[in-house]
Amino acid sequence: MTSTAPASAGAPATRSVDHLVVGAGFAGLCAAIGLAADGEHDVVVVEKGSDVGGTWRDNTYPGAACDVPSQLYSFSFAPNPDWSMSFSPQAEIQAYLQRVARESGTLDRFVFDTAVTGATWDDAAQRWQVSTEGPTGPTTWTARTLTMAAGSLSEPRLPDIEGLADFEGEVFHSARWDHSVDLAGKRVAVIGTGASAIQIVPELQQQVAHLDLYQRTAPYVLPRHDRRYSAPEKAALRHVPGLQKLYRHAIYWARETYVPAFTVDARIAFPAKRAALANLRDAVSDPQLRERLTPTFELGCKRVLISNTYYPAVAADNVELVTDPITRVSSNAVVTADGTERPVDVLVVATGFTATDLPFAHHVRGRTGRTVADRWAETGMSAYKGTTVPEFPNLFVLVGPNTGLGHSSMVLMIEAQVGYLRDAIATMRTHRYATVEPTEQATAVFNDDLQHRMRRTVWSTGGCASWYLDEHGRNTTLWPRTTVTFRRQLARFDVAAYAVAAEHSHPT
Ligand code: N01
Repeated sequence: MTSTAPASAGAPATRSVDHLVVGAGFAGLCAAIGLAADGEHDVVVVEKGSDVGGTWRDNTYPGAACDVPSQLYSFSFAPNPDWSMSFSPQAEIQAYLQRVARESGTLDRFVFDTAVTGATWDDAAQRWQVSTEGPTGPTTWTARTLTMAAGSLSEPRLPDIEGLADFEGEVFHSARWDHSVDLAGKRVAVIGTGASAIQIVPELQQQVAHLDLYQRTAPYVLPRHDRRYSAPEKAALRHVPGLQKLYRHAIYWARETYVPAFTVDARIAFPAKRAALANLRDAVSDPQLRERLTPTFELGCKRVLISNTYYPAVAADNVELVTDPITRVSSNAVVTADGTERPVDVLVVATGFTATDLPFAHHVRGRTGRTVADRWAETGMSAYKGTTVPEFPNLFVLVGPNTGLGHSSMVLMIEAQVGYLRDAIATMRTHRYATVEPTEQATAVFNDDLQHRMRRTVWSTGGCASWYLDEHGRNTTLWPRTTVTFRRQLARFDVAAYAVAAEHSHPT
């Protein structure tokens, strides 16, 4: 049971729990609800922000919306017949997560405004010692299991551009939007043309005096088949038994059967490529602009984007597409390789996240005294089934290495991982294991197979650089197979792949 000791003067408070979860986005919330359903009541979720929601709490930029259909981008155990659109806007997803948290009855387990500053495995005690900093000061938590649900696209990656720190106008990252800045009538620059930027640009184009869009690589953009659900449709989804499930399954299977196949066969991707190029041709009449917006790599190599408004916005009179590389930022302008200085009032950096260098890895220290980052510097970012890591007993990583998707909903992967976590904890209870740790051999076999498959995919062969790849060109972020396979592989906690130890004994 949770036990708490107050801080003596200057010392951190101490608290003991069975299960500590870090992060209150889709993954942390799913873990809290799942563990509660299993009767694991001694669970605490620490969250550095002030609310649930994770990425959907943080990404409030204009136009923020999901590019996965609403019916699939929701928990299987909490369907929502009230989505307003076939692709949900950010605010609706955030409200959905708040509602699910409230209705699940788990909110009292969440400790907000509390950041993890370090976590160390105490081998003698067979517990994690986790330090946090929160509103009441520092706390040291002792926990049997530690679940990192801190997200892989949560830490903004700022571009390494000379002079950026000395820019005297407003500058902010897409995931840290500064809503106090009035953009109306301003000269604004957006750096980047990924999934975030293509949602931001059409919104800004309508507000600002002038927009410079700095594109390093042109993405593929497919039409966004979005629409508002009518009242009768919503009523049917709510009242007709099984209809919402059927609808979700139809969306799921359409993606599951087509998209994974095209990552290994360009012929299967061809119709999508043709549709993306037709989308560009229909929206942009200027052949020179069109040429600069035409991707030079295979479709799927980077995330395929969807938008009906991006190309028309780029073609608008108040937008300039800049493809000359940025060389530096001065106090009031962006300077490109041809020497042009484009003055700017507000600079938006939509340059993505540190997906191949997960922040938590630097402060979680395991059985051997190394951090997860130390290990990954040697092995590359990798885990057993994307979830557990040798040297780190009783550590579970949600949305860990190679669990990202290019084709379907991350919620499916999260639910599979949480199912695995729950089964691991149930197995530990049943067999009185104090610790479970994946073996080096099982982890190596799993990752060798995964990387072997990866070599055939468009992410490796498609002729692009992307956030999927680490500095050695290894894809350490995406899952190369179907979600059916992932779910099947994680359906049971496969204890044979683990060294286990009873209370106060050594692993075998
Ligand atoms: O980031 P990105 P994002 N100078 O890394 C450019 C998810 N997401 O925030 O392509 C100039 O994709 C970089 O150029 P290049 C989704 O998984 C989901 O847009 O590397 N440019 C690129 O254009 C997505 O994939 C939703 O040549 C620089 C851009 O910045 C992921 O988040 C919505 C640069 C970065 O693109 C990340 O998307 C939004 C530099 N120094 C995001 N450095 C949904 O709808 C980088 N760039 C669910």
